[in-house]
Amino acid sequence: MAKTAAEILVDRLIEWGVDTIFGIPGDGINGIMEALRQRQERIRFIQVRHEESAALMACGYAKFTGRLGVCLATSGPGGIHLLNGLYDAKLDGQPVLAITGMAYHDLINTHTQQDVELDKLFIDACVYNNRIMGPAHVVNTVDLACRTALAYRGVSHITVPSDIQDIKHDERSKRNVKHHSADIFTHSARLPNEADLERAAEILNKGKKVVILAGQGALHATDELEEAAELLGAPIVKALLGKACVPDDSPYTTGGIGLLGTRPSQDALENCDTMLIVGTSFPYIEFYPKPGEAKAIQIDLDPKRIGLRYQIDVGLIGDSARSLAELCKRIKRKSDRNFLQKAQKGMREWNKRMQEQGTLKDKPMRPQLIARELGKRLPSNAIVASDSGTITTWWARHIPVKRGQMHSCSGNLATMACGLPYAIAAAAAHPDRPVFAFVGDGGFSMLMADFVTAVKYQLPIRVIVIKNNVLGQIKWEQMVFLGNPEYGVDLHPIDFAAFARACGGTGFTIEDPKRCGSMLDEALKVDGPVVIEAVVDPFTAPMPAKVKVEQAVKFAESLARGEPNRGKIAWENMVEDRVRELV
Ligand SMILES: Cc1ncc(C[n+]2csc(CCOP(=O)(O)OP(=O)(O)O)c2C)c(N)n1
Ligand SMILES: [Mg+2]
Repeated sequence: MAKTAAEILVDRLIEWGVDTIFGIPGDGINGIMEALRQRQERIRFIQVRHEESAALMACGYAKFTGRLGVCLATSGPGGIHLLNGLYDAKLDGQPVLAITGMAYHDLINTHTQQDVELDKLFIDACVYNNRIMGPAHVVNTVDLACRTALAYRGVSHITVPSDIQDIKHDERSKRNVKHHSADIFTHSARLPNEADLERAAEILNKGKKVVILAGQGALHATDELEEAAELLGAPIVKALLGKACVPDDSPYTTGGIGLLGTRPSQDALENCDTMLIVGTSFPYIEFYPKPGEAKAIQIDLDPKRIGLRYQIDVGLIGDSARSLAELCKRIKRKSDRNFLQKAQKGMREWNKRMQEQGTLKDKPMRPQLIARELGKRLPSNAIVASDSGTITTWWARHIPVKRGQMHSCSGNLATMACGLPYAIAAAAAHPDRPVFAFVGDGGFSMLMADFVTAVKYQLPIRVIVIKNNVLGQIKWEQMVFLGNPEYGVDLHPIDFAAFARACGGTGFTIEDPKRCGSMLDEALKVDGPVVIEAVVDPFTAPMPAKVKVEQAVKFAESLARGEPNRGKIAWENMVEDRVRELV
């Protein structure tokens, strides 16, 4: 019997290995929903409460599996709701397929109901974008959509007018021969040129102070990074999305870089004479060595990114693990270990400073304390999703990565609200691994209705909500970057533990720093969707590793200009003193 276009679509997705789709039904995709209903043993539809969640879940699914993430939304508003999550995938280079419905094919652009041409709307977000014109157009479109998203690490979009979804007759144009397209995706060897490897090794062998800057593209290259670091006597500095590329107890790493990074990372990049960039386009140029001060080698899969942030001497186009392995064969172990040892000494001091901050038992509770207590308890197979806010700093600095863990956040879009959907996607993809979301009260409340999705599908995530009743990150930016008193940032409190219970999950509130560890132990025993609300001090600032005089001056200005909470703000001593001198 002939199949409908929607049935052909879903069958082809199954042939591509898609087993999970996140979305919300609607009258623009009823045909696709029916095809999914009939195939529910082979492909799972996870119903969410907001299409933005569905798109963020598809992105998180891709991040934590390396596979294609898929989301589905109805015509008009449903598709529009996807956009933020699709941009998250675009900016972090994740393979995602979005499927949407559209108005009846013969009413498009005639002021009909929900008349939004989603293919036009999504143009900028997509690497592949097509409108289905009939059943015979489905297979070749799905094949190309999946292959392009995977090959170009971006978003593909297929939109199907709702009446076309139900059409069965397979009328083909004479050029569209049946079975001409294949559901296959293959990689090349992804290895750099021999000559480039030789030139790169020569430069690295000459370097006296070599640093490795590694990112998302090196997440699978842990052993190779450590081997290169050992040979080169080089500290490994990690861009945020590359947090899990080497564990934080590795003797080679100085942790993160940037505003939420560590001082030894910043020192290493400032003082190196040679830099090896592996799988990252870390965007904050001010943290790179000054132009001309370092020789630089860059490994990336994407040739157009070579030289994006720094004057590169040799570019190596290839997979980071394989390229590093080839490079290591050509590198002589450096006998001078000074640069690495200095970084290691810096890390001992930095870790001491973090330990001091993370063990203070002040009341109200410091956010660093709950992060640290959580980090200690995370098993080596944990998956951790962070949201965007000051909490990103607490996660970056106080939740160390253990070997085997996966960690991610919205790196380049830095969108709020990603933490919960990422965690749900991780739990859907990895039922055998414990999953944690580390989120702020602002970010969580944006899409928190989807906590009930975790309850509905029995996905036992643990959501740690850092409750400071403020859009903390922006409060500090207003003061420290602009010298303005805070404005429009306070949040009306929500009882998140009660909310979790109202959804059918479990809720805990941790307020007392002395009981933080024991209450976490209790909360982590619960096997099911849990919200652990940690009530913290809203006046603890996420400090840059090196505070600039300019930032202290701006902060002083904000106090002088009527910052309403002046006097309550807990700064580290050095800044407090600096500010006092200035006020
Ligand atoms: C969708 C979106 N809206 C606004 C912002 C700007 N922004 C970045 S962090 C932040 C505050 C986050 O607040 P919260 O989740 O409570 O975390 P906190 O900073 O308090 O730890 C805001 C508004 C953003 N990044 N994404
Ligand atoms: Mg907050």
